[in-house]
Amino acid sequence: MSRDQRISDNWALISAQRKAIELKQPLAVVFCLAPGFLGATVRQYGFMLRGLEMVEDALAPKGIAFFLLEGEPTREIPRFLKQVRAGWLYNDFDPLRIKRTWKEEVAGAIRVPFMEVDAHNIVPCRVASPKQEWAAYTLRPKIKKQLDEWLESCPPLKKHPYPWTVEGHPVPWERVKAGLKVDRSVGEVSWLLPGEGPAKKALRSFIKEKLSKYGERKKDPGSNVQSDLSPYLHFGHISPLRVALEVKSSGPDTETVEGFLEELIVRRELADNFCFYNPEYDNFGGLPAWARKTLNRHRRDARPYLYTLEKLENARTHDPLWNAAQTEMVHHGKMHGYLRMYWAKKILEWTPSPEEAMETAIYLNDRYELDGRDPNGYTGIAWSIGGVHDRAWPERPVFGKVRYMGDKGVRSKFDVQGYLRKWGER
Ligand code: FAD
Ligand code: FO1
Repeated sequence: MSRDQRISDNWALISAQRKAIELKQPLAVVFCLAPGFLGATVRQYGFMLRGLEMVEDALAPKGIAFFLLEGEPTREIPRFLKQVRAGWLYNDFDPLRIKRTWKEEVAGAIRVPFMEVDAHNIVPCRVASPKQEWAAYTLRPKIKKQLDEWLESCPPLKKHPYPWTVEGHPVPWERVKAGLKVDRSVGEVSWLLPGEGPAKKALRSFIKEKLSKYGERKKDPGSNVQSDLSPYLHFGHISPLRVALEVKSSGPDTETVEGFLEELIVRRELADNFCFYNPEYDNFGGLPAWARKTLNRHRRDARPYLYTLEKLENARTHDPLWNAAQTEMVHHGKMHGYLRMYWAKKILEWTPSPEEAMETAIYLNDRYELDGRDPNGYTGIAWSIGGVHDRAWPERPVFGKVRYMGDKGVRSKFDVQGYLRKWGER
């Protein structure tokens, strides 16, 4: 278990259980806690560990063991498989480079069959498309054509008929957390509780209280109609399949439901598609040729403002709206979706090169966002800074033909003063 940290609606876990039952063997879930993960801090590790503790608790009555390994997955997983004389290994799907490298190395070091099951995408990434898609409009019809086939409930995990008999060692969670060698200067957040239960509760309250307003108000950071599900989806505390099924069956009207599912399914799966088929998803080389060409042509354009990483990180620019968005991310751990575009585009405008802009945006996003280090983040940044999944727009300084977003446009969309009152100057 790696990306999909839950027991319900988890096709990877269900597939492993089916195999174990077929072979009349016990089943164990293993999570390997890596010594570091893409700049994650205690904010994200704390959230994840609490969720994993709930996974351990939920597996016990099912007769399924839970093991937390600590160290490099490429060493610890093969060692563990050998130690318990495992017959099969199942893993969830993840398009990120780091995970794919882990898997390749594990596959090379073990002798048992190794299966990968996409428990994160509704239409599995490889099935949705065999290549990198140009934009949402090219992926959408491919997904829509297959959606009915995949939009089906996942069976519940059974009480396992062949329980794990070896003496269990409950994970010493407090010790594990205290021993983490990660940056603790970015504090944990208390407004969102981790785990499967809280994730389902958040989904129910979104459907009841916000969904009907989602279509018309989602671009307004003051209206608070977003689902706030992204941290849960990122850590796999809830399955997009469950979210889609619940939203569909409760939906106020077709247009609203379709609007939400466009984000949850098409945009999210487009991000997995981009990261899976483009190994350079997090750098300038991964941008489309037209965007690299136009950004190269405008490399030497005068920048109206240039800021160091320190100034950006501390929200010390001339732009109160940008500073407020940065502050929301640093303190709250989740910036509103609409402002994320503006935030990233300004980093392109205010740093010396598109390479530095991407690096800076990814660093800040991954460090502070609870949902950072996700294909959605790398793709959102590549969209904002490098025109990925977008088209060419009228040419202008610095951006070239990459879509520009000025503060006047943004200010016309929502109550900026209200947002500034909440997140401005601290
Ligand atoms: P809702 O509006 O309630 O959407 C529900 C779900 O739909 C989201 O949780 C997400 O899974 C999906 N979704 C919504 N918008 C997008 C989108 N544009 N692209 C892909 N999927 C989408 N998302 C992350 O999960 N992690 C990130 O690190 C991240 N960084 C981003 C950085 C930039 C520069 C940009 C432009 C976007 C980024 N996004 C990221 C995408 C999007 O902004 C967030 O998914 C969304 O704001 C999460 O809040 P929510 O769950 O309340 O959204
Ligand atoms: N996955 C793991 O398998 N092991 C880890 O130690 C680990 C740490 C981690 C920390 C922060 C974070 O945001 C994610 C982390 N993940 C870890 C992976 C995560 O579950 C996601 O699968 C990917 O980040 C996105 O696909």
